Amino acid sequence: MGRSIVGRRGATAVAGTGRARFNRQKRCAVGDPPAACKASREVGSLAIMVRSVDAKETSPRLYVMKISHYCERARWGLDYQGIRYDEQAWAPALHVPLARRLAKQTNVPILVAGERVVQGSGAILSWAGLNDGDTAMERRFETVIGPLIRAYVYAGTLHDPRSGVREVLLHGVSPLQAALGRAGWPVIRRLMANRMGIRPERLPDLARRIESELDWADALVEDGAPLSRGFGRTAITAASILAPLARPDALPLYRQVRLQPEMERAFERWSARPALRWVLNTYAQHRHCSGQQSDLHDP
Ligand SMILES: N[C@@H](CCC(=O)N[C@@H](CS)C(=O)NCC(=O)O)C(=O)O
Repeated sequence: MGRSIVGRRGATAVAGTGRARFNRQKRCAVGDPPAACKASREVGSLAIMVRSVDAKETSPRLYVMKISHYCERARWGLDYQGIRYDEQAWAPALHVPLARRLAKQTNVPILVAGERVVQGSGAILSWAGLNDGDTAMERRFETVIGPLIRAYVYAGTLHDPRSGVREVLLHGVSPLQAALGRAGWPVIRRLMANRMGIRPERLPDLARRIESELDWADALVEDGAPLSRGFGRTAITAASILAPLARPDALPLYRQVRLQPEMERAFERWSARPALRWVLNTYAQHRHCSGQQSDLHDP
């Protein structure tokens, strides 16, 4: 669903990579050891002051749905590159007119940096200066595995008020959007289900297809296989797209969705998979910091 588009509003483009390098040297990451944070604070205090003034004027803004693994892919890429940004969450369905005001398609993530509009997680990684990926492997994660996992989770939760998925989907949105999202939920969840072509009866078939994709992903993380060889754009892609199945501590929203027993059993089985153990390790080792400065709450 949704193509990656790099667009431009007006004539001026904002370069991402120089800024990224600047920030990467000075940042103090959430998960850094205290000593590293202290050193970073002392060495970089002047730079941080300058940057915070600069950030107010020029911070890129990332439009997301908080639970989306594509948005997590983009967010992680920005964080990894040390790019500071503000984030704004949209409610499903209400996002359609808001996205159309900015970009050609309606899918998130969308990054607005100055006059530049970048739509799609892959395009955002490229904008952030991450260009070293394995294109074919990433395409499979983005276009096959990502939609499959999303369809599976929603097929088992959208129709069930006990799943809590409505509140998770509305997490972080403005109070107005949250109120509209709750009031319009019966319509919104039907629109989402129709758009993604999902029904609870599809769960067994979706589970089988996920298993076969996990067979493929398991092979990528064996000793000497591509994902075991180092960390970069493709690892960010694989780990973020698989994250809803692995549910790392760094993404607590995924654990707030209550799954049906049949799905919990499948998740339990899959948790022993090398690919999902690799996701948890990769999050523990590499997903430490957030360059996000604030959650914005425009209507
Ligand atoms: N290939 C796109 C897919 C993005 C995508 O499908 N985003 C979903 C959220 S998970 C979305 O915005 N769906 C609503 C829509 O397409 O209007 C990417 O990598 O960013």
